This record gives sequence, C-alpha cells and structure tokens, in this order.
Amino acid sequence: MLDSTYEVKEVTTTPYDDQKPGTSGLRKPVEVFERPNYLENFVQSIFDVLPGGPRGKRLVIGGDGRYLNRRAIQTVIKMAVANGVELLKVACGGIMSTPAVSHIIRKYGLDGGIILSASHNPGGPKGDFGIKFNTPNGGPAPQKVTEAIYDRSRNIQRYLIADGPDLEIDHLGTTEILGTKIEIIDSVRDYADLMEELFDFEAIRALLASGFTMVFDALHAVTGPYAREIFIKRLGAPEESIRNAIPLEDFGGGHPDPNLKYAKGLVDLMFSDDAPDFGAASDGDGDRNMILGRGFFVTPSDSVAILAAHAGKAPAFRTGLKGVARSMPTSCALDRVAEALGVACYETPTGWKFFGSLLDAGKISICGEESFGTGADHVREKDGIWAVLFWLNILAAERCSVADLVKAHWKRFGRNYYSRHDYEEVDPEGASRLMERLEAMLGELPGAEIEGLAVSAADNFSYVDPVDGSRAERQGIRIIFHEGARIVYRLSGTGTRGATLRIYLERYEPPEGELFLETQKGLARLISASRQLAKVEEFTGRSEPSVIT
Ligand code: VG1
Ligand code: CO
Repeated sequence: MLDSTYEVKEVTTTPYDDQKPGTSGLRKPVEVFERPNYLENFVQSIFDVLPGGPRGKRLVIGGDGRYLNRRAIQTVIKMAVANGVELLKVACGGIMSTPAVSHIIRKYGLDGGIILSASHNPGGPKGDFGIKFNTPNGGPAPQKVTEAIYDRSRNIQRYLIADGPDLEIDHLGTTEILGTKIEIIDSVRDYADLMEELFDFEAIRALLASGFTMVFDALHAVTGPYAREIFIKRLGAPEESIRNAIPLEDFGGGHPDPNLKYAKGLVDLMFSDDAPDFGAASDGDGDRNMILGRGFFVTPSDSVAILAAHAGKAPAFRTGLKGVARSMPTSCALDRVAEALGVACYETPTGWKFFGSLLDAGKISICGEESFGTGADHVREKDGIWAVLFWLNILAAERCSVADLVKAHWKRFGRNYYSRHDYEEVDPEGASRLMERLEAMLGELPGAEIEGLAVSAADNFSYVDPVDGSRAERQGIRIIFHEGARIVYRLSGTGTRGATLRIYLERYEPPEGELFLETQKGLARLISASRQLAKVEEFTGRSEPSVIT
C-alpha cells in the first residue's frame, strides 16, 4: 500500500479541438502529445465516457514501446488511481501488442483497455504517438464511442490525477494505491498460450525441424518478445530466425511498417540467394503482417483468401468458417473463396472496428484488410503473429513452398491482380479537391470509357452495419469497370502530416487467363486510368506515388 505518498488532485484544464480519433485512435506527432495536458485531457475523456464512469472499472494498459510510452503509462496509472479505477493491469515494461491487449481484455473480462501506439507510423521524439481505447469485447471502440470521447474532449474542464512518485513497472507484481489495484503482468505468456490452442504447434515444430527455414523481422517494435517466446522457445526455430527483436523507442530509426518499402532489409534477404523458405514481419504494435516466400511476395488480399481456403488445417477452424469479411478496398479474392465454401462474405469500411460487431454476432470467423491486416474471432484486433503462425500451420500441412501455394490458389480461383499506390504527405487542400471533384463526377461515369475501359458503376461507399444498423458514409470512391476491375480512392485516416491519398487497383484474371504477370504490369492500364481520371499530378503535384505495395 502506497497511499500516504499519493494525493488526488483535480487539475483545471482547457480543451483542445483536434482530438478526433481517426481510423485507429488518436494519432499525432509527439510534439502535439507533449503539449500541456494534451494526453491528460484525452485520457480523462475516455474515463468520463465509460458507461457509469471510471469508478470500480477494471482496465488494462500497454503500448508499443515507442518514445513517450513509459511516461504516458505513468500518467495513465496516476489518472486511473485518481478516478477510482478498481484494477489496472499494466504490461510489464509498458510493452504489449495490440492483439495481446485485446486478448487480455477478453480473457479477464475487463471493462476495456488503453493502447499507446501509433502503429506503423515512425517513432522517436520527431515521430508520432497515439492512444486508442478498446471496449469490453476487446476491439477498438466503435464510432459512437469514439465520437463520445471526441465530444467530451472538446468540453473538458478538469481531470483527476494522483500526485506522487512513478511506479516501478519492469517487474511482475501487484500493488495498491488509494484503493486501485495495480498489477504488472507478463505481456507474452497469455498470448502465446492462446496461439498454442489455435494452431498445430507440433506440426509446425516438425516443419521447422525438417530443414524448413524462416526469418521473422520484428522491425524493433513490439513483437520481438512474442517472436522469441513463440518461434524460438516454443517452436524450436534457431536464434537467427528472428531479427530486430529488441523493441526500441525509435524502432531503430525506421518505419515499423511491414511492406515492400519499409521492411526493405527482409525483402532484400527474401529476394537474395540466401533467402530462407519463409519470411514475415509485423508492425509497431504487432497487429499487421507481411508474408514472403523465397523470391515471392504475398499480397495481403491474397493472404486472407488463402488462409480462408485452407482454414481447416488449423485446429481453430477444424469445424469450418461461419463467414468471412474484408474491408472495401481489399481485393475480391476472398469473395471467391467464400463462394466456394458456401459462406457469406461481408464488405466493410476500412478499419478494424467494423469487423468487431460481425465477429461478436458470430457472423464471421476470419477477416482481413489489404493493408497487411489479417485476423479472426480469437481476439477483436488484427493479429500479426497469428497470421504468421497460420501460414506456418498451412505450410506444415501442405509441405510446399509459399510461391507454389499461392500459384495453386490462382489456378483454382483465378488471380485478383492488386496493388495500392500511396501519395504520402501531399497538400491536404489539393487532396480534398481531388476527392470532391471525383465525387461530383460519380453520376456521369457509368457508361464512360477511360483508357479503353468501360465503367459500369461508381459511388462513394457507404455501409450499414448488419448487426446494429449503424451507418458509415463516404468511405471511399469506387469506380467499377466491366469484368470486375476496380479503382478505389480514399484519404488516409492515420497519417499525421499533410494528407495521404491512397489509390487501390484491382483486376481479375480467370484461372485459364494470364496468371503470372508482374503485378504492376498486370495493372498497367488501370494505373494509368486511375491517374488520368483523378488528375492526380495536377492536384498533388506528384507524378509517382511514394509507396507502392
Ligand atoms: C490504415 C490502413 C487500414 C488500417 C489502419 C490501422 O488506415 O489503410 O486498413 O486499419 O491503417 O492500422 P488509413 O486510414 O491510413 O488508410 V494500424 O496497423 O494502425 O492499427
Ligand atoms: Co498496427
């Protein structure tokens, strides 16, 4: 009991007007979070909108280890104490992946969790920071909750904090301050145990013992300790199978974003003569994954489709899938698998929060996004290590190469050529004008031809949640061509500097067609149509995207 050293203070504050959560929580440059009371205002806003208030609630807090993580955790602990929270589980060292937080909320029946992360955005004093609230189902707060937090943040007048020394968070143990129980918990064990229930660890162990080689790159972000426990300790992979496994406050200076540009070290290795059989990486907070074979990149849209097609090989899905879902810009490869399996395929707006209600209602088992996010009903977040284990489980059953598995999939279902072109940090005004112009053109597009491609439909995607009827409007402009080709335009909701325009390109090639073109070649006509139609160069000043995946 440390009561006498802490004193509850009520601090008068003034609201900020920019605390609107985006696709995945509140994400801003570190310097913004360092403004007086910026973090405190947002945390108090979260507490204030908890149903019935914060008193007596049971919560968990963890983060991705980036700069500001440790300081912010101390603030949250002291505010939780002052607000009468009954129990706060704190990740040891402050480090816990997003899917692991989701699991802890569910396993211990908590009232929610706070995740300190800006996910794939760079870290360090000049990088980004973020904070996100997850609800009792373990998932990101749905829109009505994030809106309530935002409203509260614009009116906040005071917050409560227990003044006193920082708490030691690097060793497991329990302590109590002013009636709040604080438990420093192992970040890894519960999660690793869950994975062992879902997948055939024995088969994966046998695969790894048979000479099959793998490299997992944690990009100096949160998954390092998880990868060590699971791949090395529990599955017997040799030490050199994990890279960049120590979490660093600035992720070693890189973007902790597992894609072809930012995970370059791994990509170069996988395309070299020394490539192992399997390569994978995860992002800052451990919810994304990139899968590679020797000399082969698996697009995330194909990945989720392939996982669904082979789901029965994992113990978790032995009895089949209830249904599947993908975000709207994700390719339709998954739809074809769903059709073959005879299950429903839902199309949701971008962002994991929309999958939550489908998962809770038991309508889907597996879901995914084109942005390297794949997940299932075991938690309510996308899950990087889970996806890697799922792939290993399938490869252990099939005993073939990654490339052969993907090619066999295309030969059965056809191939959805797919790519995303990002124009990062462009002028926000130009980007909005580009979108407005497209929106104004929607009515006249059907029937028109662009680069010889005939438009069959055009809209700005809106979504009605089939479970609770809530609506999300204007989630991305879709231009649909005959024979299943699509261009989608969206502005990012996670960027913190300028605007990011994302253009998603997709074209379907049937099994008997030309399946093995290089992706950008396979999409060449569509790429040029996408730039021409939206006058991308005129509005953004860029002739080429900054990231192609
Ligand atoms: C991006 C991705 C989206 C993902 C979101 C959060 O959002 O496109 O698919 O859900 O990041 O991912 P946007 O609005 O920038 O396109 V993460 O790894 O922050 O949790
Ligand atoms: Co992430």
